[in-house]
Parts: sequence; C-alpha cells; structure tokens
Amino acid sequence: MIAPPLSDAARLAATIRRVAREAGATAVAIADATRSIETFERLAASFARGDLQTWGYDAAYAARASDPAAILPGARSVVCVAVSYATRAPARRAPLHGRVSNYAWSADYHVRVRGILERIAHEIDDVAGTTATRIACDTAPLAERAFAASAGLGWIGKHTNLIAPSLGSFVFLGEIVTTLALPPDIPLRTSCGSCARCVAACPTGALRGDYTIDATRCISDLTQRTDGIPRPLRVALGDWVWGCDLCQAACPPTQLARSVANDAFAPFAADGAAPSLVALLALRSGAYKRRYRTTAMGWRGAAVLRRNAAVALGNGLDRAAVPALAVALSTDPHPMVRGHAAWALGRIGSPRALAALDERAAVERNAGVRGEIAAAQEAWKPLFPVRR
Ligand code: B12
Ligand code: SF4
Ligand code: SF4
Repeated sequence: MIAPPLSDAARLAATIRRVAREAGATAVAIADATRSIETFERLAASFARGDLQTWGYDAAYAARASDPAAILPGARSVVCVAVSYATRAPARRAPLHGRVSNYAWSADYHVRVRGILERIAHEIDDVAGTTATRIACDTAPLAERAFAASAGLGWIGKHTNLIAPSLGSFVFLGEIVTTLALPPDIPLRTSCGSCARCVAACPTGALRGDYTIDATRCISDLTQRTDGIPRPLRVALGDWVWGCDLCQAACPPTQLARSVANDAFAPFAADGAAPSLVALLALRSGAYKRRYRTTAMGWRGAAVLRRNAAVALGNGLDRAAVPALAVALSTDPHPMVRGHAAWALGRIGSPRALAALDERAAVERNAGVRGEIAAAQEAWKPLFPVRR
C-alpha cells in the first residue's frame, strides 16, 4: 500500500515535534487554540471559591487564560511541550536541614523551558514564514495544564498536576501559541478512578479529591507567600522550605516513572535539596542573590527563606536550633522573620527558648512580633504559671 502524501501542516507538525525533542522537550503535542468554555468555568469557579486568593486571579483572568487569542490575536494552535524534571532522590536528610522541592533545587526551569520554546518558535518562523508566535511558561495568562491536557500530552490528576504517560507528573510545561493551523492531537481519556493517594498524602488538606485544590493551604503556596504563614498551618509545613512534592511522590504513575531521570535538573549542590536551616536563617540579600538567583527560589527574597527556615526549625523540635532562633528573634531586620522565630521558640519550648522570648518581649516594639511572642508564651502558661 502507498502512504498518502502528508499535507503541509502535517509535515510542519512533524518537523516541530522533531525540533522540540532535539531541543530537549521530553514530550510534545498540539492543541487547537479555540477558547475552552470548560476551562473558563473550572478556573472561574476556583477563583470564586478563593482557592487562588494569594494570586489575585479573577474571572477576567479566567477568561484570558482559557483563550489563547487573548495573548496572540488570530491564534490557531498551541504547541505544548513537557520537560521531565524527575531526578534521583537525594541522600537522607540530616537533623537541622530542610527540604526543597524537586522543581526548585536545580537551574531555574523557566530559563531552560524558554530556551526550548524559543528554538521551536524559530523553526516555525523559518519554515512557515509569516506566522506569529507567542511563548508561555508561567509568564503569560494561559491555563497551561488545561491546554496540555487538551493536546493529549497527559491528563490532570486529583493533585491537579498534569500526568504524562510513562513520565508521571514531574514535568514542566511550556507552550507556543501560533497563528499557524496545525493538526491537533487527541486528548487522553484517562482519570484517577478510585485512587486518592495524593489526597491522603497532603498534610494540609489542600486537595479536595474532586480535581480541585485550595491553593491557600498548599505548602508550595505557603512557602512562597511574602506575608506571614497563617499560624494554624505552620506545623503542617514540616521541614519544607520551598515547594512541596508529597502529593506527587505518592502518585502511582509518577512513582512508576521514577526510572526516568533528567540530569539537567539534578541538585546544584549537595545542600541544594536539603539546605542547612541554621545557615538559611542567617541568609542575607547578597548571599541569597549569589546562591539562589539562578534557581526557581530566586524571586521572593531572602526574608521569605529565613521565615521558612524558622518555621522548619520550630517543627524540628530540636533544642540545638534555639541559639540561632534566639539570634534571629533579637536581630533579624524583618519583623516577619522575628515573628516566626518567636513561634518556633515557643514550639520548642525549652527553658532557653522561653527565656529568649521573655528577653525579647521586654524590648520588642513591633506590634505583630509582640503578638507572636505573646502567643508563643501563652502556650506554656498553664505549665509554668509562676514564670510571668
Ligand atoms: C499559580 C500556580 C501555582 C499555585 C497554585 C497551584 C494550582 N494547583 O492552581 C501554587 C503556588 C500552589 C503552585 C504549586 C505548584 N506548582 Co504551579 N503554577 C501556577 C501557575 C502559575 C498558574 C496555575 C493556575 O492558573 N491555577 C489555577 C487552577 C484553577 O488552574 P490549573 O491548576 O492551571 O488547572 C486547572 C484547570 O485546568 C482545570 N481543568 C481544565 N480542564 C480540565 C479538564 C479536566 C478533565 C479536569 C479534571 C480539570 C480541568 O483543572 C485544573 C486543575 O485544577 C501555573 C502556570 C500556568 N500559567 O498555568 C504553574 C504550574 C501549574 N505549576 C507547576 C508546578 C510544577 C507546581 C508544583 C509541582 C511546584 C512544587 N513542587 O511546589 C506545585 C504543585 C502543587 C499542586 N498540587 O498543584 C507546573 C505544573 C506542571 C504539571 N505537571 O502540571 C506549572 C504548569 C508551571 C509550568 N509551566 O510548568 N502553582
Ligand atoms: S504540594 Fe504538598 S501541600 Fe500542596 S497539595 Fe501537594 S501535598 Fe498538599
Ligand atoms: S495519587 Fe492517585 S488520585 Fe492522585 S493524581 Fe495520582 S493517580 Fe490520581
């Protein structure tokens, strides 16, 4: 039998796939750029519930993110790539060391994924001539998971991440929106069925089990906030200082894909995945820029990492952390860090920790920090009523 000739669009799609793989994409698929009403409704419902409160997304954002034409007038196709960042698990963690999520312990993925996308976009320009393209990887209002799912790149799990067949969910996404009409791929017909392991693994109850998330409870969001971490959620953070992998680590398709390892995303340094919390608590702006500017942890500032280190030290319940926390409480220039150090000292609750709280209570002027100190002391009052 003689194979029918490929149309120009199909030939171009095949070239795009080849170039994408050569450039470093682990998987590539194409979606129609038609506005998705289902995506709009899901996003708008999530924002109306307040799930993404910390991100300020609203119905207008939902309308833009579900319509590629909002970022590129005349958009016809969305080329979606997945870049695996699965890497071998780091060595066992040591006491007084925190935990950084898989996605942030190496070179900033935005840079790498953008490089791949730019190469594909150049190819499209070269081959197709007058087409317009727009690149997206966290940088444009586009529901990246939804378009990747509609391209058949994978399916959205109850942990809300896109799971790619044989790669699992440890994949970054990136898209090229183009005015070129390319033959779209077919969406997968897969769902989680009765599995709910990710829901059980989530320590904060962020996952509802209906493919939605209350992101205000997600550790990934909490560790990136620039204001305080709500007191009732601090214990659930455990030793995470940036991001969280627990729901994905519990996910069977992701576990099955463990053998896939992309060395481009291996930890920068031994302490990249498990940094010393005492060192992190003392991190100042200059060292922060040198150490973290080239990672996905390099955009919220040093004080956020010091705050997260304080919480993780409090959760470690190790008295060896008390001297460093006492120094942070009395000298850190940022009230948010002093406040969380007070919380951590209260959680450890050793005589030295409680003494540090008493000493600072006598001189602290910031009302927020005074409130944190008082709350930390309060917890111990029934045990030591004569102390104060
Ligand atoms: C804001 C944001 C966050 C927030 C909110 C996360 C969230 N789940 O919404 C926080 C800070 C918590 C976060 C955390 C993480 N993020 Co984030 N994040 C984003 C960002 C910038 C916007 C996401 C957004 O609009 N959320 C709003 C919700 C309502 O929409 P959504 O999750 O995109 O998709 C929903 C709809 O598409 C809808 N949907 C639409 N059609 C359909 C059809 C069906 C059948 C179903 C079931 C659902 C469905 O369901 C989806 C799930 O709720 C995207 C980049 C982008 N522009 O898309 C990256 C992105 C989603 N994040 C990413 C990553 C890697 C992470 C983390 C894994 C990092 C980490 N280890 O800490 C965690 C995962 C936490 C989790 N369980 O979701 C990747 C996800 C890759 C993947 N495989 O899915 C993205 C795509 C960045 C990228 N370019 O690679 N993130
Ligand atoms: S990333 Fe962590 S906190 Fe967020 S939903 Fe997954 S398990 Fe829960
Ligand atoms: S753990 Fe189970 S329920 Fe959660 S995303 Fe993975 S397959 Fe789906």
